[in-house]
Amino acid sequence: MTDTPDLLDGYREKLVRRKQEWARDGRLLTGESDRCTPESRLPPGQRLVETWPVLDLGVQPDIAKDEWKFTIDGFVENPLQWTWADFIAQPQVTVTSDIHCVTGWSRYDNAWTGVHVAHLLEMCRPEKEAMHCLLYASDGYTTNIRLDRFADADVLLAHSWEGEYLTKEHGGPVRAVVPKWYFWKSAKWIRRIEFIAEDETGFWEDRGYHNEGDPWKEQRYG
Ligand SMILES: Nc1nc2c(c(=O)[nH]1)N[C@H]1C(S)=C(S)[C@@H](COP(=O)(O)O)O[C@H]1N2
Ligand SMILES: [Mo]
Repeated sequence: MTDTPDLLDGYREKLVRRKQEWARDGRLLTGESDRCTPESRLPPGQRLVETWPVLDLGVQPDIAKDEWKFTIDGFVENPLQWTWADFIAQPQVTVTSDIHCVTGWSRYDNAWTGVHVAHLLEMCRPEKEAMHCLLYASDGYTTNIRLDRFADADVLLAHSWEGEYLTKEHGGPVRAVVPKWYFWKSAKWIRRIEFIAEDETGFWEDRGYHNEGDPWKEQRYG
């Protein structure tokens, strides 16, 4: 469904091809997932960074807050169309979590502020058919996620990081944050969530990444 211009027409093909090759070659897989538990904090094959790398497909859409539009549709009793004002009028929470990127870096203690996805679910009321969600972003990126995992208490639609509005590079005005999965599931520049019955793969899932993405199980590629 192309209800916004697909900026991905201009994406960096070489970069995407290289990551597809990494997926094919199983890059960074240690096979040590059974020796690492969440208590050790750093998942297998990851290294800790202090900086916050920017990863995208070479396109960073410029979206003013007062132009941001957000849609929830699919198998929900109450489809939603939110403006920025609607979004920030919802109950706000701050949740601190770690980032684990499939390219091997992890970043601890990121304080995200925004709206709990659990709250969003109360507002839109998924129907019994809804089993998965597809997240759509303004750069044309998509990613899929199981509804039960999306409903976890640490999952947010965030507008701020460490008390400051998200920059454009990091997905502002609003991005998803799904801490229990590798960070590719955390769609930046989110504009739509579709509730679906049958699972559908997204951009990286179509290109060799795992359908789920649990860092503790090294679900990098699938
Ligand atoms: N819309 C969109 N969201 C995206 C991506 C993207 O290319 N487009 N990249 C994903 C990947 S692979 C990662 S690792 C994180 C990077 O987020 P960051 O740039 O804020 O570190 O965003 C994820 N969300
Ligand atoms: Mo990534």
